[in-house]
Amino acid sequence: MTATSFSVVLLLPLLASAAPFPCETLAKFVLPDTSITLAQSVGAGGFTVPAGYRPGPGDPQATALAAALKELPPFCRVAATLKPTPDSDIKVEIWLPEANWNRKYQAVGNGGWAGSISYSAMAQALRNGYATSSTDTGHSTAGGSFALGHPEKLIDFAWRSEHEMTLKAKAAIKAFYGDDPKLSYWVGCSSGGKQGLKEAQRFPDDFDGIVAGAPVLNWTHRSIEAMWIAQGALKEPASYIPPEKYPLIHQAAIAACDQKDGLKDGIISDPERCNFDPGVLECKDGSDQQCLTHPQVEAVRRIYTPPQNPGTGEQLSPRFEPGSELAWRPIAGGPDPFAAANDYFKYVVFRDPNWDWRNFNLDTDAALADRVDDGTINAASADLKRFVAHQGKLILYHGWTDTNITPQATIDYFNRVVDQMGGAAETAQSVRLFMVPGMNHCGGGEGPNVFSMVSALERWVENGKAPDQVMASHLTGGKVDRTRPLCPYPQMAQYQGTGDPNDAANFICK
Ligand SMILES: [Ca+2]
Repeated sequence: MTATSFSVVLLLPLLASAAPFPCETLAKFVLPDTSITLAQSVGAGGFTVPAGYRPGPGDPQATALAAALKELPPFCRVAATLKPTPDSDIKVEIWLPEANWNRKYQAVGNGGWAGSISYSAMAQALRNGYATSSTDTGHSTAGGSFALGHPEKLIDFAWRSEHEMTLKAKAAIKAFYGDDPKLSYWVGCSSGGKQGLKEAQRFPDDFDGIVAGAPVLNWTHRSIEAMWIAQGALKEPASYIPPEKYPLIHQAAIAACDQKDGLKDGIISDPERCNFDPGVLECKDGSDQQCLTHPQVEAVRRIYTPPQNPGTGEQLSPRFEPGSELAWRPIAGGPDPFAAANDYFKYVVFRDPNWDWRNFNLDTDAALADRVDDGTINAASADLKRFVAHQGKLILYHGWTDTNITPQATIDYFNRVVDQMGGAAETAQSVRLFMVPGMNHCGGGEGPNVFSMVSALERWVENGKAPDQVMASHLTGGKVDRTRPLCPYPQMAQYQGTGDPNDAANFICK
């Protein structure tokens, strides 16, 4: 150790406890393509969302949002508008703890088409001592219509706003505390998971650790899947699956596949081994109660079947899994297809607000969509070598009963990463995937779905302790009624044969 580095080490605790620069001085901070619109010290519990604030897709609404924002510690609130191109209008917020900064930066991701600052996720990071930031990704409207006639705004959404936000947040941290963050993390699910992957692929030095949940890493093919389901379940009224029949289908799927994972616990933990055929539910005696008509059976079969190119037989997307039935409303509840996918074809691929999904062609339109995206929104590159060379750690997770993003897509991606990195052992040093049985999109569901991937990532990056398992809980009415370890794929939690199957202690990852 040199004398210089020794003195730096000694200085760090002093700097951490020293009062930062006054927040308001950041208003005069000059950064490229940036207007600072607010730099304001916010006292403990003093933050309220701006008038007219609309939480982003997947963010807590109203009461839950108010609860998430309660009792925040004092912080310096910086708001800025970034204009990396003349058509850009990227709003960002950067929140800097005024005391007890943990010397780390945590950027938080968005859901769906974004269009809103993720205050609730920022609040959680702030409460844990982080300097944090969020962006609206360059537009303030809901859905995908912003992209029409605005190719630069589409790029801002796809990856530029997140990278620009990160650069500016790090600069603001340095200006405020007089020092860089010692570590930087990205934490997101859904679009936020995709944003994290995009950062790892495109800007591998931005973050030391990334949590990417249920990443919509192939927006194009996920949207094709939506058209496949819509054409089979929504185009003809006879094929419509009434949502009140979802529980019937769910119970039949559970009955067929629950035991195949080795434990009858009401959860299909290994859907890859489940080939449930809804034909068993077909009405026999003229009744249409507690059974499915033939067209409904066909529609359900379609949801369980990966779409293929009718000409080449190429699989275009994984399926949604048996066990997910209770969460089918967004994909099969109609009257239109899954909203984010419908907007994608309207505003990005066909650039026609009047485009009608009923005319989607699985052969030619799927190929067109691939050509149009050309890696803009999609974050499907399995080459993470530069991120790994930067000592980055990536935790992926995905719920098996997710009906927004097909779970198998994340497994397929992980397997491609393993191939690129030269094998499972090599990959496990830097990238791990946790499949979550019975969890819906980014949370919820009948399986244990409450866990902290951020804590697992911190232990990995900061203490070198790779996550061999992650503890998960299921709550009913605020009370824990089941715990279970989540395991690094391809391992699964295996019941050891004795003891309470609701207690994680009786499971091992294998
Ligand atoms: Ca089971």
